[in-house]
Amino acid sequence: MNTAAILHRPESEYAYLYKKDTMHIRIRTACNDVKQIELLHGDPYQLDQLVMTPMNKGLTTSTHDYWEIEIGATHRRLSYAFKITGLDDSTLLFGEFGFSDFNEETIKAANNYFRLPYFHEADRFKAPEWVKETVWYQIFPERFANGDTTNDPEGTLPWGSKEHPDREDFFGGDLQGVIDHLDHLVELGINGIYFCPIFKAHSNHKYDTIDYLEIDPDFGDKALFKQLVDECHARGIKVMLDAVFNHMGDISPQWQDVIENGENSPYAEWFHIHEFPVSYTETEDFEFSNDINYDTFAFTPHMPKLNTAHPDVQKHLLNIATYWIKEFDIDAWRLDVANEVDHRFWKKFYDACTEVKPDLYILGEIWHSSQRWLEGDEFHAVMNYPFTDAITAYFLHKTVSLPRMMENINAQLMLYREQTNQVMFNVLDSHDTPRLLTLANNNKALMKQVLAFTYLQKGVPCLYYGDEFSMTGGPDPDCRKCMVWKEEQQDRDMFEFIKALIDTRKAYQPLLSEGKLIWTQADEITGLVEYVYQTKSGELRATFNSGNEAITLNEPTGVLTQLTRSTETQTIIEPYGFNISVINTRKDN
Ligand code: ARE
Ligand code: CA
Repeated sequence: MNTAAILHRPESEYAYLYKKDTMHIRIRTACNDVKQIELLHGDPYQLDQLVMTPMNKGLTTSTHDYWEIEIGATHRRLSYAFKITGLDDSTLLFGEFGFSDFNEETIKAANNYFRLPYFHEADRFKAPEWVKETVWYQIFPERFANGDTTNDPEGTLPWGSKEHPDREDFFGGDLQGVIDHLDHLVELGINGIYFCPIFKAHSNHKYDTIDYLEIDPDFGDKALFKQLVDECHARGIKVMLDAVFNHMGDISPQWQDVIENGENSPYAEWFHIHEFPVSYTETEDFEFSNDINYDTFAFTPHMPKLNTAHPDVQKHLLNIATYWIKEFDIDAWRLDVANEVDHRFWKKFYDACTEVKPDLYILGEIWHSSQRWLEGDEFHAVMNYPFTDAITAYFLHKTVSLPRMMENINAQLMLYREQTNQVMFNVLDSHDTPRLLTLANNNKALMKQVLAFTYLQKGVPCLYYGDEFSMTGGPDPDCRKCMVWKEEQQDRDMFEFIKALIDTRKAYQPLLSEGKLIWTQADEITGLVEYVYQTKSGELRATFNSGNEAITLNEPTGVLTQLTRSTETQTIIEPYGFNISVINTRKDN
């Protein structure tokens, strides 16, 4: 038995409160190295009354098998250890002090047990229930719709007049444009909007904030934003804003004061300045320079980094965070460059925001593994690029094998608690990446297959504006073209497909959120890949043909299909096709 590969860590994603009275316990072993694992568990104050319960073998990554169990405890406290049976039927006890023989004596070693000392609801990772039912839509306000030309900034270009927008272009997008097209989102089935920044700022992307307490005049004003939120809520659409707290814009009054007054500025400690006067050179928005003597986002002098450990900065930012919740009833914050802000600040942010609105959704923009931020007192989720990269690496880029894709998806799911996975923000593309259709080399069938594979997973999907009309675009700024509103440019077939996919996702979301993922078929030769999400009340089965030849399934056609032909008892799936079937489950409309 490869004991070196065995890992368990108490009070982590390996052992946590899933519900108020229910723990999840995981342990990982080398692949196919262990016959069985049983949990030895009981009350820390009654270790003479231990119970043994078999664990279930769950997901497998490229290196490990994961074993799991859901368990309660009468007095809301638990001691536990693992009885591990090898393939040769040898047995070991695995506890706090590592491995020992499994026998009467070692079982009695009370201090060798892992513990969850008390099931504290206050410490449990709790995600807002409503997020699970949400299908998000990301809007880059400058490029969604120009609903009011009276607020167009100087030099605004005619809508859609440039195939490839430049970094400094303005096309006049605004909040009125969003209000005018909310019914487009309702028709699509969207019930959450993630807005890129809308506060007063200099650029067309507004990530260089000037005033966090004002709506940018290019977009409208507070009254209009209030109307927008009310119109969204009236349609059952949640509203998420973008908090850019890692840095400010260089035209902000605070930074301008630092330039003017140097270390005598009351804001001198609001930033990470190495020496005065700050070496500030005028550059283009996107031009970077290395000769700056203060910390910035990336290397752009236009985004001086905020010192979020400073009490005045914290007070300023927490006031902003709670203001937009209290005064405008927003439902969520997306946190820009979240990984570069300190954890202490985010814990204060979490407390301040959830005190005002307990079911606020807090989403961090982190592009890498994020366990440290997802322990229940900072974020509820992160933009789940590593999860969707695992999907696109196989389906779009073919840079990994089919088995490796499955293992990578499993690895992502095993990084986090189950209730975290249920609200992770699954983005396939965004304002920071090339568009999905461009990544799919304009293959719409492939794009649809990737959308279906992603939307029918645990976690919540986010559609980037315009993908519903097959918009294309390369890396930023090319991924920020003006939304197509001319009907002759709109791909209604893609729209109808995504509408049907969102409807299917919402109809069977409980299966996806609560269900256990089981990979049921995978064939590298034919490209057949199939998984189920299974609960006691039913199952969603998703079968995809990622190969080059038709694949025949000996089952009837399901609730959502693409490129399939069917007879009474069979379904033939063409390349780029898929078949989604569900059993024993009410379609929850
Ligand atoms: C400019 C250039 C871009 C360049 C970027 C960073 O135009 O080509 O990639 O600088 O060097 C905003 C504007 C951008 C502008 C930027 C700076 O929207 O157009 O981009 O300001 O002027 C990393 C960060 C992540 C960040 C991305 C851009 O980890 O937090 O870079 N994303 C947020 C917002 C952006 C916004 C900012 C930050 C600044 O979503 O829109 O940019 O407020 C890999 C790495 C990631 C990296 C990612 C993308 O996957 O793992 O860490 O994200 O690539 O580059
Ligand atoms: Ca406008």
